[in-house]
This record gives sequence, structure tokens and C-alpha cells, in this order.
Amino acid sequence: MTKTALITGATSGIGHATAYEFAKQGINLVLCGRRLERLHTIQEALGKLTHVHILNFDVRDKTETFKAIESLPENFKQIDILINNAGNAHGLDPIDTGSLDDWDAMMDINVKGLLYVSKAIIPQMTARKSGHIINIGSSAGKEVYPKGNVYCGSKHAVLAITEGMRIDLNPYGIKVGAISPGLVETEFSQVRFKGDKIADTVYQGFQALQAKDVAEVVYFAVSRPAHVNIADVLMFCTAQANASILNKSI
Ligand code: NDP
Ligand code: 8X3
Repeated sequence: MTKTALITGATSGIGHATAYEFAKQGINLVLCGRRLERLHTIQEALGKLTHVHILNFDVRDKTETFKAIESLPENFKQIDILINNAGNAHGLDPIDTGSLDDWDAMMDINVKGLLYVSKAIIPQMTARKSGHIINIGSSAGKEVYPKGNVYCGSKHAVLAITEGMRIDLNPYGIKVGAISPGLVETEFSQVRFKGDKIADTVYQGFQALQAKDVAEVVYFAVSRPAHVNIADVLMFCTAQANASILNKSI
């Protein structure tokens, strides 16, 4: 039977690339994000490969999140695969000068948003005793780097929550895992540095992971046989050996 996947943060980067990998395999898609115009464009493109429904909401907003997921039409209501991908870093500052707004954004989106979306979808999975949840973690969830403080904290939380989900949902036969990349060349640094030109230097001088590299691993994880659960993947570009950001001038 054709499966349906809901992907948060599908308007760019890893989420968009994952949507494309899934569409090529004929997986039905529910694509989420705040930028409606992009959602329409992606729906039109991927609609040539599979069935696509879009949901336009901000994962920080509990009410909006539940309303959006409840609004799914009958043919998209059953979510077999949930990819919790929406997230970002905001700022790269020492803890003593970091901004409260940046901290709120990272905890509200990366941690609480992931929980809201999961809470809206898990009941249907437990009722059916099947489902697969992949949370996009980060190497920053395994290791802390200078000035990474709160972003690293949010991603450590994602990995802890992933483990908790896997344990609690195991009796229902629901698979839960995390994919944790290092530096991936997406809009991530544009967001982190708020459009500052320093963002252009982050991926200079080496070949960073591309969104497609991560998307292929996400598809690998969801396409394993029923008895196999990919619990945790840490992946780097060849030039990166640990979670430290390579460009020391940043
Ligand atoms: P992008 O900035 O390219 O994509 C982020 C996505 O998240 C966008 O689609 C954005 O959509 C969505 N998003 C952000 N805030 C919200 C919100 N409040 N509500 C709903 N959607 C939101 O970055 P990446 O693709 O790189 O990031 C995807 C995930 O991968 C994140 O969780 C990130 O932490 C993680 N990651 C990234 C790495 C990297 O180096 N790039 C490495 C390791 C992990 P929209 O703005 O339309 O809402
Ligand atoms: C993103 C990886 O190292 O740019 O999670 O913070 S990093």
C-alpha cells in the first residue's frame, strides 16, 4: 500500500530534498512550512511524481499546528512516516551575550515545535500500532562547539526526546530514529546569521554535505524491512571530523 509521509520544514534544504527523494519513490506527501508560495511551487513540481498536500503553519503555534493536522483531507489523514525536520540555529554568540529572542526561537521551533507536531500525529500511530518517526538531529546534538550553546542544547534535547519516543512507542511497533548531520549547505547559515555576509563563508574551502546527501539517508532509513529500525545516524562531509565548525574565523 502506498505510504504517506508528513515532512516539516519542506520549503527548503533537507526537508525539500527529502520530499523529492520520497516523491521519486511514489510516497504520498504532506509538506509543511510557513512560506506558502514555496509550498505551492514545490507542490506543483512534486505533484508530477506523487500526490502532494500542503499545510501552511508555524510549528511554534500549538493551536495552529493541531488545527493544520486535523484539517488533513481523508486521503492524506493517515500519516505513516513523520519527518520532524523544521528547525534552525539563530545566532552564534557566547552564552554571556546571546539574545533571548534567539534562544526562544531555537527552543520553541527545534524542541517544542517537534513535540507539538509529534503529539498531533502519534495517537493515530499508536491506534494503528504502526508508524515511523525520524527526527532530524545534528552533530550539534552529540557534541557542543564554541558559541553553539543553546542550538547545541536544543539538538541534544532532540536526541534525548528521540530516545524517549523510541522507548515509549516501542510497544506499539512504531519505529523512531534520528539522523544527525554535520555541516549541510542549505539556507541554515543564512537564517543563523540573519542574512549577514558571513553566512556565505561558512561552506567555503571544502565540500560540505548537500541536502540531497542527507535526504538519501532519510529515505534509506524509512525503506528498511519491517524488522529493522535505524535508530541513530551521525553523518559528516569528508572534510569534517567532529562537530566543530570548520571556519575558525566565524
Ligand atoms: P533550512 O533553513 O534550509 O530549512 C529549515 C526549514 O525549517 C525550512 O523549510 C523552514 O520553512 C522550516 N522552519 C523553520 N522555522 C519554522 C517554523 N517556525 N515553523 C515551521 N517551519 C519552520 O535548513 P536545513 O534544511 O539545513 O535544516 C533542516 C533541519 O536540519 C533543522 O532541524 C536543522 O537544525 C537540521 N540540521 C541542519 C544542518 C545544516 O548544517 N544545515 C546540520 C544538522 C542538522 P519556513 O521558513 O517556510 O517555515
Ligand atoms: C547544524 C550543524 O555545525 O552548523 O546542525 O551547527 S552546525
